[in-house]
Amino acid sequence: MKLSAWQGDITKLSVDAIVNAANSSLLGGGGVDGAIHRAAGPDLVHECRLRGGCKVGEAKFTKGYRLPARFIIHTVGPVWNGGGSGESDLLASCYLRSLEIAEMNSLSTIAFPCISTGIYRFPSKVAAEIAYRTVSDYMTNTKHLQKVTFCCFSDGDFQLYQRLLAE
Ligand code: AR6
Repeated sequence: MKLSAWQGDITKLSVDAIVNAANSSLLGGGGVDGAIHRAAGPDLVHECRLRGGCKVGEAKFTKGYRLPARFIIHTVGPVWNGGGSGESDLLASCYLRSLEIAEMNSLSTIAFPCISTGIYRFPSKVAAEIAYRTVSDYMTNTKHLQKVTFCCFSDGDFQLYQRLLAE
């Protein structure tokens, strides 16, 4: 399995699935969630409504509709509250549950945004370390996944992931 960092808009990526940093309603919002709903089109919210929401640290699967990606894995990251409320474990769980859904559906390529690091205020460096460690640990378990892309919107995040990938 190959890990890489890419800088830009996740809605442009032609992968089997992109991951959405959603909220527990799954009905859309700002940030990457808003961008994904806009690019996928209005049919997405109809399917999301049928999913009945999603708990923090869990993930749900939908089609990608008008996106170049075939599917969307919606996960709900923790809101950063100082770090003493299980935020790190919940963030790791977002990555793990998303990878498990991808694997269960025999997907080979998936792209993650930097979950929780925008509106939910999770510190970027700690978040990148958790994301990188969880995904690389999962590498030993996977039958189908071949490529995982860390999609970074900011220069700072892109540099963080490049550094982690070069270690
Ligand atoms: N492509 C890739 N990454 C993006 C894009 C994009 N088009 N747009 C923003 N990012 P955020 P959160 C980056 O705030 O912190 C929503 O309202 C952004 O720079 O989207 O998990 C949901 O509905 C940051 O690095 O998600 C929830 O209510 C990362 O995506 C809440 O925000 C995550 O930032 C979730 O907050």
